[in-house]
Amino acid sequence: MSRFVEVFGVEADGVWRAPGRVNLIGEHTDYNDGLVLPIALPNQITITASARTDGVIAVASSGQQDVVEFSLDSLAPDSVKDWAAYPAGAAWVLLQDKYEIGGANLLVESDLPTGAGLSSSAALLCATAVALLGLHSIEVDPAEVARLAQRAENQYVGAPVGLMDQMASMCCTAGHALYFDIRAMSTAQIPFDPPADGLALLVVDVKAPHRHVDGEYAARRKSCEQAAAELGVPALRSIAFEDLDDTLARLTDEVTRRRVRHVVTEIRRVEDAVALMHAGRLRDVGPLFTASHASLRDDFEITVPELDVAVDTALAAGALGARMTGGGFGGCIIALVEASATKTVLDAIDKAFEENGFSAPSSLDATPSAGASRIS
Ligand code: GAF
Repeated sequence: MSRFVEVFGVEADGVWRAPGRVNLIGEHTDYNDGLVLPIALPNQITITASARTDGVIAVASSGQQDVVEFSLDSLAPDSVKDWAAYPAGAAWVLLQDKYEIGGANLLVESDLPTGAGLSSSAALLCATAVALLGLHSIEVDPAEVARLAQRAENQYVGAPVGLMDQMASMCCTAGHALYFDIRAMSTAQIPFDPPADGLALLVVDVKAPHRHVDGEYAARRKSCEQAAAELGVPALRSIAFEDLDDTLARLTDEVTRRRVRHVVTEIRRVEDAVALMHAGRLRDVGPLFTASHASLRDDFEITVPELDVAVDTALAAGALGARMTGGGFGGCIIALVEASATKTVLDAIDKAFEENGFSAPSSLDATPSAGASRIS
């Protein structure tokens, strides 16, 4: 008997999936109307689902004992807690926008580590949304599902995240990075195939879990928004790289100056990285990764010792470039390496972590994968 039948006592109507992501470059730029360049991972959230006629959503997860039930007509922000807040938030936002979804049984399964900065929250929201819409044969543009999932995370879960993760989970395609311009709301698929150039993209989970609902992410976002207001622009994206020095001179607070410098230089690094990728010069993207990490460490101040040690060690062991990826305060690093150096770099990070008394890190497969879809 399948796990779904065991839990819910009925056959499933379908199975949907939504992946996690790593961002190649463009960190903390999305809520500044900037540019990002994520890839979707092979790791994903899978939801097996059947429709119900009683207006109740029942969610079970392979990682949890209990089935959580909530009624669609009593959903309100905060009415469902813990991990089930994510499926509840997805249902809530769909109902708010008058999508005619109904009750459902949902079995959530995942091979995406949580708390590793790989956007498991966005993947759960997107997987739930596509499952609930799919159960009722409602077609919605993937970018619109991403916006709905972001609204659910902002307004239902209470995490003030930008739109990168949801767009990555919905709109990435296999073999490509997603170049997403948030101000223009435009996307382009950039071919990304390190093995074809004799390279490898390593993703290393440094096992120092982070949480967006903690105040630090919100504080960074707030200081960017305050800086934009002080400078009289709608968002920091409006500051041209060429005007950076003049702009910084207008700011009185030293910390704010550093936050602004990170955002403006990071947006430029995304443009430079995409230009290099278009020119077939993937190796030259490495130094941009490293510069991004320095900016996140020194100007944005969101790294932790595990991230810095992993990056420094990867570089010392021959990586072409390395940086933290995601929201910061833990999570993962990425490193661009000659394929032949993969083992040397990973072994060096293992050794450095042991010497520093950190938890053992682990590495993931970084094959650029496809965004959310129906599996069966
Ligand atoms: C987290 C957020 F969810 C994203 O919106 C983005 O801001 C990222 O941190 C930093 O680039 O993943």
